[in-house]
Amino acid sequence: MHFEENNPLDIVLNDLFEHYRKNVADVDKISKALLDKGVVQSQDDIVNDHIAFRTLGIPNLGIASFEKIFKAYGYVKRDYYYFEGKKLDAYWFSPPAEGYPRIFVSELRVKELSQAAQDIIYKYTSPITSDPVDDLDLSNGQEAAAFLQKPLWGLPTSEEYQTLLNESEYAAWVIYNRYYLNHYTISIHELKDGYNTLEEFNDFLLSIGVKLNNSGGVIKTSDDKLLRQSSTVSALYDATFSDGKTLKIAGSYVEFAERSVLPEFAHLPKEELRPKHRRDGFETNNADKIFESTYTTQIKGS
Ligand code: OOG
Ligand code: NI
Repeated sequence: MHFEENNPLDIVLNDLFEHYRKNVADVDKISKALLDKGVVQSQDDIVNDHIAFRTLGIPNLGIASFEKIFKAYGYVKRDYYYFEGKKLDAYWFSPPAEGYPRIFVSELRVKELSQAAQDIIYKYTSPITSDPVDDLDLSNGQEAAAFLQKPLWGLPTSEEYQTLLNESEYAAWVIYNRYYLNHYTISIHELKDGYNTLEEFNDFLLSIGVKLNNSGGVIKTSDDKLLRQSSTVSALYDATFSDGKTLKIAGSYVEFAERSVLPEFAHLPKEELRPKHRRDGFETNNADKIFESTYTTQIKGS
């Protein structure tokens, strides 16, 4: 994913991807293997289906704050998703033009956590008394990109992190990782024959030693069968907390999506197929399992 930097959105997306690529070893590992095998001619041939972010559902933060950035760049808010067990709400946003990724943003229903977990979250976030996005000049791509890398709250102690982790893996992830890009997603259906089904692509991933999330099965399939998704499992990273202790914790991962052609466009010849002819949006049951790509159960399990 690389844009020409003709507008602030290009600058923001390039910067997000650069930080993510440097941190998540599987990103370059997969790109390099695709180049070596001649599946793509350059990194730019890899189509990015969507990117995802995680937020805390509290005043001045959460989706209501975060979405202002991408709405300013022409993104449109679309469907709502609810994850009861994980205590999450989410929306997806459609891009301003073909070639830009969709965005999936989720938010923790903080009020549904135990008092102990809420106290930890509020201890770090209560100093935020106004929406930090309101203070940004979003026409300045560098300023918006820097905001997405900037910690909005202090680091917790390792003990507080553990308390959150025991109750909500998502809460622990956000407290430490904040607005870091959670994943980018390779559009599998855009690749050449031999690699453009999720079965074939997952075989390729296994052959290069990439570990996949197997919660609910390695391939997650929507009810209409038209959206199929797989994802890697996050690596563990050394994280130092405010008490000076270091723990190995989850970071970001990579996702793979195969969007099939909608029945009403099934008659179109392959050369005429555009992204708009394929299944759009997301699927609650797929997403519910993909969240677990950063969960201890997936990282420690085999
Ligand atoms: C998002 C998980 C859901 C999808 O494509 O359905 C998702 C996350 O892990 O924050 O990415
Ligand atoms: Ni995703």
